Amino acid sequence: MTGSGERTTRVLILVGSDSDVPVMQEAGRVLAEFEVPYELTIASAHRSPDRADRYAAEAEGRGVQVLICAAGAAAHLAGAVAARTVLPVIGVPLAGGALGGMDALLSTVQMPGGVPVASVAIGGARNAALLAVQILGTADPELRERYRAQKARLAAQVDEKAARLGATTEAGMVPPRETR
Ligand code: RP5
Repeated sequence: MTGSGERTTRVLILVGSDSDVPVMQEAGRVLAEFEVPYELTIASAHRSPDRADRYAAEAEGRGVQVLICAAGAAAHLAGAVAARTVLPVIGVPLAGGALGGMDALLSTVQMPGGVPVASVAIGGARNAALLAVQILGTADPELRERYRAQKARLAAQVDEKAARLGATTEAGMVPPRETR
């Protein structure tokens, strides 16, 4: 699956199984909103180690700048990929199975020293994509400005919600119901 048309893929999203795709499509949607060319494919560190290894090893030469790796259970994908590339790797632990994602969280976040993986929350597809945009934005001023605009939109949404909630005290606290 690709969101890049003919353009060079900048973010490569690897997922451990087709069962991970529905959650991770949100990352693709966010990257598409930011007009970042991405590619999403399946590569398992356990079931197809050669395929996962090939994607990791070839990413840099293809022009990929950030990898997002999402997997559930004993989620070694992000770590295995990080072992084979100098590109930044963002890990997304996924829920499922007996432990509800805690297994994947610990497998993703607890990387031994020397091989970092930037882990987001369990199921954090959206934040993984936003973090990828931020990383790319360090060397892409136009993308950085698009990200700045998105943060301003977030703040405006909170202002709107607060206004809808109604009056606040001087200290910024919502007054108790009986004084409203
Ligand atoms: C992991 O095992 C995958 O990333 C997936 O989250 C989990 C279960 O995979 P399936 O049995 O649904 O293929 O490798």
